[in-house]
Amino acid sequence: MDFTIPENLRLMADTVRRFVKQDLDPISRQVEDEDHIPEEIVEKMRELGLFGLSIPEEFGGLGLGTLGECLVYEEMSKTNACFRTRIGTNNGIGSQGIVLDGTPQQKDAYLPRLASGEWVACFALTEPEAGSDAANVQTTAELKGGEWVLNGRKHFITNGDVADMACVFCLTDKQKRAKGGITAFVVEKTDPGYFVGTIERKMGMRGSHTCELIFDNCRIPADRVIGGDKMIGMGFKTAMKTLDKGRLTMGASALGSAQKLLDLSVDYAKQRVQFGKPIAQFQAIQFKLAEMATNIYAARQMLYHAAALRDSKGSSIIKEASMVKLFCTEMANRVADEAVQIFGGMGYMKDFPVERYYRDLRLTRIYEGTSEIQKVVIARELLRG
Ligand code: COS
Repeated sequence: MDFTIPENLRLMADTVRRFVKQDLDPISRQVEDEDHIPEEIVEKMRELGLFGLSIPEEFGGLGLGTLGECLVYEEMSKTNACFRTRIGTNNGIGSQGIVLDGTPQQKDAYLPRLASGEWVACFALTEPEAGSDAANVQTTAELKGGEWVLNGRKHFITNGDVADMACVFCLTDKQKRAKGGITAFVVEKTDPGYFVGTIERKMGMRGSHTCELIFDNCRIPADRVIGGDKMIGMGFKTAMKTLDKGRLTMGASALGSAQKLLDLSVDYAKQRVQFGKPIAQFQAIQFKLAEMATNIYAARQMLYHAAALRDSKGSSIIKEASMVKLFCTEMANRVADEAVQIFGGMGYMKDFPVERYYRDLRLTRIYEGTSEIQKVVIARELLRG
C-alpha cells in the first residue's frame, strides 16, 4: 500500500493550515460570540476555492477527490467548526446529488455557481418524522400542469438560511417510499412557495445556522428532478450515496478537531504547574495524552484508507464510510472529554477553546447519521447476502 500523500494535496492542506492560523483562528472567538461569519472571511474562502473542493474541474471546482477533501477538512476543523460547515454543504451534501446523479444541464447550471461560492447549497432530507428513518419523509411532490408542486416542512437544515438552492427529497409514491417512491429535486430560493422558517437555537456550532425550510405549494419546473425523469422515485439512493461521502468528510472534521485538542492539551500539560511540577510529569496525564494520540493515529489511517478507496473504486464504500464516521466521531468526543479533564476548571471556561470543541463535537455523533445508524449500516453490510 502506498501511504504517500500526493504533492498537490499536501500543498493544498498546507495552504489551508496557513489560512486557519492567519485568518480564521484570530476571529474564532468573535464568530462564536456574534454567531456570524464576517463576509470578508467568506470572500477569502471563495478566493481559495474552498467552496469547490469536491466539484470537478470542468465545472470550476478544484476536483480534489475524497482524500484531498478530507485533508482540507482536517485542517479546517482545527479552528471554529462553523467555518468548515460554511463550505461543507457546497462540497458535500448540497452539491453531491447533482455531481453524482445530475443531468448534464443541471451540472452546467448549478455546479459552477456552487464551486465559486457565488451560491450556497443545502441538503433537505430531514423532517420532524424522518430523522434516522430517512425514508419516512412526508413532504410531497406532485406533477400538476407541467410543474412539480411541493408541500411540506424540512428541519435541521444546515446553511438553510443562507442557501440559494436546496436539494430536496420528496415523497412521490407513498406505497414505494425508499424503494422507488422518493424523488430528489433542486429547488431555488426564489421559487414561489419556498420559505425559510425558524432558525434553531443549538448547544454549539455557533456561526453555523440550522433552520426549517417550508414548501407551501412551491412550484418548480418539471426539469428540476435530479437526474431527470428517469430518476423519478430514485431519490433515496441519491441521498444515501451523498451521505456515504459525507460520512468520510465528517470523520475528517472530527479528526482535525481531535488533533487540535491533543495539541492544546500537550501544550497546557507542559506549562500548568501543580504540586510543584508541570502536570505533564504525572503519569495520570501522560496516559490520557498517550491514549488520545493512539486513537487519533488509528482514526487517521482508517480515514485516509477509506478515502483513497473511494477515489480508486468509485462510491462503493458503504461499510467503510460508516465505520469511519462512527470511529472518528466517537473517538473525537472521548478526546474532547479528556481534554476538558486535563485543562481542569479552565477546560470548563469560555476563555479557552476546549469547551467550544467539546460542545461542537457532540453534534458529530448525531448529524449525517447517528452513531447507532452507522452500526446498523455496518451490520447490514456484514450480514448481506
Ligand atoms: N448507496 C446506494 N444505495 C443505497 C445505499 C447506499 N449507501 N443505502 C441504501 N441504498 C438503496 C438500497 O440498496 C435500496 O435499493 P433497492 O430498492 O434497489 O433495494 C434502497 O436504497 C432502500 O434502502 P433500504 O431498504 O436500506 O432503506 P431503509 O429505509 O431500510 O434505510 C437506513 C435505512 C438506516 C440505511 C437509512 O434510513 C439511513 O441511512 N438513515 C440515516 C439517515 C441520515 O443519515 N440522516 C442524517 C440527516 S441528513 S444530514
